[in-house]
This record gives sequence, C-alpha cells and structure tokens, in this order.
Amino acid sequence: MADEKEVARKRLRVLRDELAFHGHRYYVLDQPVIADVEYDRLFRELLALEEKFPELVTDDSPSQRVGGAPLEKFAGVQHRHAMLSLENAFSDAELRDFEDRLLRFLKDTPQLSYVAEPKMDGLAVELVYENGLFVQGSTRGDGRTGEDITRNLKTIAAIPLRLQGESPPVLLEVRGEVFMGSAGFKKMNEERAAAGESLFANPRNAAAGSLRQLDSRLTARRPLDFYAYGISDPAQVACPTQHELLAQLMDFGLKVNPLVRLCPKMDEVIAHYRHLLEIRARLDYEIDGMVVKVNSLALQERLGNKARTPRWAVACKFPAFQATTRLLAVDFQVGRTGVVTPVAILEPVAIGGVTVSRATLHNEEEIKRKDLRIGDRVLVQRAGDVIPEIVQPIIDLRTGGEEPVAMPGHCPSCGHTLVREEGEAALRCINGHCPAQRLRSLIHFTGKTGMDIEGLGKKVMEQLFAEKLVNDIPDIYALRPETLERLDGWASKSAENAVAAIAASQNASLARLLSALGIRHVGEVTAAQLEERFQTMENLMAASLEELLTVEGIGEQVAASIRDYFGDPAVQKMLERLRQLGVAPGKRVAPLGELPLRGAVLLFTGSLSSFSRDEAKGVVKKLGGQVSSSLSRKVTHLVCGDKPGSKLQKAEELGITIIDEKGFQQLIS
Ligand code: I6G
Repeated sequence: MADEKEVARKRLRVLRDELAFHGHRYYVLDQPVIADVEYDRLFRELLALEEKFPELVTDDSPSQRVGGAPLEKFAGVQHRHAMLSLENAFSDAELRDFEDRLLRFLKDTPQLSYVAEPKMDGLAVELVYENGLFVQGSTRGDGRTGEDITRNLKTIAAIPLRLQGESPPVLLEVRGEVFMGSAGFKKMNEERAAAGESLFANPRNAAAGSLRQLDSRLTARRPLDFYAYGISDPAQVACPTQHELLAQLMDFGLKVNPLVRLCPKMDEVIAHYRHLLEIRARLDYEIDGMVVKVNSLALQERLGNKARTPRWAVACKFPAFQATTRLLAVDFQVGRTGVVTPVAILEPVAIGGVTVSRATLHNEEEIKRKDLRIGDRVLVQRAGDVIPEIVQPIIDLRTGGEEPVAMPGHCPSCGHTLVREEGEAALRCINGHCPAQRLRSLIHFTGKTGMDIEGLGKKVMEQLFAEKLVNDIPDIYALRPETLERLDGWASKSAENAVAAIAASQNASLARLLSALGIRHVGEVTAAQLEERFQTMENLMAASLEELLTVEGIGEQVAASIRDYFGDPAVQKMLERLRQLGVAPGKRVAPLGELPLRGAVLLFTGSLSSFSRDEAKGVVKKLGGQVSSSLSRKVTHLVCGDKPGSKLQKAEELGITIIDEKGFQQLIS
C-alpha cells in the first residue's frame, strides 16, 4: 500500500502539472494544445486517485476548482496595502489636466509615458500568492478590509492555483478584476429565465452575485473570468515599469487584458481612449472606461497616494449605456407577419449620447416576467446598435399608483381579433388585409433583406402608403417619376433615381425576390436553397409538398408555409401582375419537365478537349441530366474523350449509346 501511495503521489504531481499547463493554454492564452476529451481524461484520472488517497489532495489541485460545501458567512481579510479607488476624468481636457498635475508635482520630469488599458466593468479582487501558491483571495471591501472569497476565486479557471516559473516571489499580492463575459451572461440569464429565477441586470451584478455565493459549488457553475492589472506593492517583484510588471504577471500565468497599450505620450493615450470607445460594443465583455497609469514604477512611488486614490493613475469614464427613466405607456406595433409587439414609450432620456424614448418589450411574457407597470421608474439600457430595452423596474421607487399593462384583444391597426398560436409567446393579427401588416411587408420588400431598392427606405414607403400610391408590391413597379416628383420632399432627380433603382431590381435573383416577398419561415438562406433547386418562380409555384421536402434544410413547417403561400389566389394574382410589370428574377430556364437531358444518365471516360470534367458535369446537370461515376445499366450515354480506357468495351457489351465529344456538344446544344 505504501508503494502504491508513493506511485500515486508521483502520478498526481505529474497530473497537476499537466492539467495546470493545459488549463493555462485553454483559459488564459486561449490556445489549447490538446483536445477537451484528453483534458477530461487526465482530470478524471486525477479525481480517481485523489478519491483513493484523500490525504494527497493539495491546495493547488485542479480538483479544488469545483467548489466546496456552503459557508455560514465570509471571514474578514485585512489588506496589507489598502485597495484604493481611482479618480475619474470625463474628457480629453481632464486627461491633459491630469498630466499637468503630474508634471507640476514631479517638477524635474519633462516627459511622461503611460500604460492605458480598458477598465473592466467587474469586481476588484486581491489574490495572495505565497511562494507561488494561491493562499487567499478577497474582495476590495472598504479598501482596508475585504471578504475572504478564496474558495470562490479558486473555481475561476483563469486564476492560477500556482504561479508558473522556477522562482516565484515569497509574497505576491495580485490586484485585478473578476468579470463575466457578455455571451456567458446572456446564456446564464436565459437559463435563469427558463427556470423561473430572477434575472441579473448586467454582467457586473452577475459577477458580484456569483462571487458572493456562500456555496462555492454555485460559483463554479458561473462563467467568470479574470484580468490582472497590478500588484499591491512594486517591491514584490523587480520591475522598472508598469508595462514590464504586466508582462511579468503574464509570465506567472496570470491573464492580462490584450488591449493594454504602452503610450509614449498623452496623445497616444487619447487615441487609445477613442479606439476603445469605438470597439466597445464589439467586445465580448463590458468596459466602463479606460485606466491610465504612469509607466515608471519609480515615478509612481514618488507621486504616491492621496487619501483614497493614487496620484499616478486615473480612470477615463465612458458615457453610460444605462439610465433610469419613466415608463409612460405601452404601444402595440403590428409586424409584417401579424405579430403584435409591445413597445415601451419612455420619458426621453440620454444614454451614451443618444436620446431614447422607446424600448422593445418583446412580448407579454417579458412584461409579466419583469413585472412592468405603467408609471414605473425603469432601468433602460442601450448597447451598440441594438434596440434599447428595459432591464427592470425600480420596485423600491413605486408609489402604488402604477398600472398593470393591459394586452389588446384586437389589432390596433385593423381591429381584427388577435390570436395566440399554440406554443408561441406572440399575439398575432391573422387578417391578411391588415393595413399595418401590409405597410410592414412593403417596407421589408424594398429594404436591405428584401430587394434593397435605394431611395425606398422606411420613411419613403410610409409616405407612399399614406398617399395611397403603393398599396401592394406590384404598385412599386408602376411608379412613375412624374408621380413621385409631386410629393413632399421629392425633386425630379430623386424621383428619377428612385424609379431607376426600382427598374434595376426587376432582374434581381429569384432568391432575393423570395426573401423580399416575406413568405413565413423563408429567410435569405432558405430562399437561396429554393432558387438552387427550382431556378424559376414557375417551377417553385408548381412544386408539390413532396418536392419541397427534398430540398435540404426544408422541413414540414417550411414546406407547408411555401405551399400555403403560393396556393393563395391573391398571391398568384399579385405575382402575375409583378410578371406583367417586368419583374423577371434571374435568367429563365425551361421548367424541369422540359429540360432536354431529363432522364439521361451520362458517364464520361477519357479527357475532353473543350471542357474540364467539372464543366461537362455542370452542363449535364443544368440541362436536367445526371452524371454517373461508374458503369451500370442505368447509364444511357457513354461520352468518350481521348484515351477512353476499359469502360468503352464494357459499354459496348451493355448496348449503351456511345458518343464522342462532338456528339456530346450536339446533345447539349
Ligand atoms: O479599480 C481599478 C480598475 C482597474 C483600479 C485599477 C485598474 O487598473 C487597470 N488600478 C488601480 C491602481 C486602482 N484601481 C486603484
């Protein structure tokens, strides 16, 4: 047994090292060198050995990341060096003021270089490493005393349980930010919504809530991440600059934000701020600004700290993406497929430089889930180009006078009774003549995912619809410059351009036209597949349900929707009118039944002089024929090129028609 234990001890050491190495490649560098299954196999081997010899479990074992039994509460932790906050700057001018203050303070230093990096919207923590081993982790707390969240921090894969390198410092107190990526946050909230649990307002709250779990097994399930940004005392490592310090932290196996920039001058700092602001919405995590630090650690020391903030650093804040305002009313908008969507009407509020007065509410379930009431003070958020949304009502500010949101029973546009189809969250107007649906369909038809007709955007389509000039899709193709010219806001040039753009769309591909028609369940991808298979509108209209089901990616629901659409006499009439008005998608080929090579199966042997094999096969398929790769009785024609090989004799024996290249050319002409 003693021998077995010794073998296990050695093997566990190897496994810990290997798992730490691969964990670092995967979670920190994002460059795994083994497959997940291989990692899992090593991990399972480690767990099995540790289960057999629990006394061999070490603090830095990867098994410690899974979390342990719940605590009663967190213990307090005294920070050896206070965790300070940062002063803020809100403009270029305030950044220049920061530099002026530094230069005044230092007197003898004419030029300063800086390190600038994104300010993560997460939670500041301290990680204490003794002789390379992670021994304690804590929150910032009040700056002097934080909470001991070691067990929770150990569950975060990006935090090394042991520092890399041969000679780690005796003591290293790493400062950094724990955060939750946007994708992980979204997924987690979706799962919580499905389980009927309350939602987190933003990734920061979610990260904070996850870190403060008394049961670290729950923390282990949350998609938390970590970036290091400094240490508590520069004396702990021998580095002359902030930039080299960050490189040293990376060598220790810690994760540092790749958007850290060394800026030789304040101009570069400002340029990096603009860059971060520009890419902010595309990052997979939220940042609320940029932190600028004097690069020289000796100068940082000379500059020192004020009561609560270092003199050598400043946070340049970004405009907020969230704000609070009042929910004034809820409007109901009818989409082109008849879906009725509630829209929040808000007291206008500026968010990140844009005035927001409307926000999407998705559907009734969303209103119920968020418990929104008219008159509520609400937290609103806007991210990038995404439509603003209400995050949550601020329940504590309710006065009691707030009213529940009443869902309509009838279509706000045509008055038709609304229905809710089985398994759908949405309310729907099923009146095929509903004016709101018609207008939305027209806007979709001319829009980007439709025919993409320049000059016929949403506003213009609303105008043409209101003026009763365009009531149905074919009306678009009947528009004349003289008619448009007379309308408000039009001139002869814009009218001519619009009509020219309309005319140009007459020859758009079939796929584009199908996508523009807005057939339910037929988006751009399905439209392209339908074009590939049927080639003309006539073929598609004549296709049976069975034929539609043979198209890749088309199932019962989509096939039925296409059949229903083309089976509708009003649609047939509309398409006929479109045809008469010259809308002729793509180039016309004969209907499938009339294709000249329908029923023919060709086999090629030897090389052809005027076609490559692929070209020849392509032509055959286009003309309705099939190409075989082997000789059988199904083959109707053997096409013999130069040096035909053994197939020729066999084909003769089977009585198959044999043609040469000239014969092939005649066949396809
Ligand atoms: O709260 C902080 C976030 C990011 C910081 C910080 C930081 O550097 C990127 N740096 C310092 C020095 C402090 N707080 C005090």
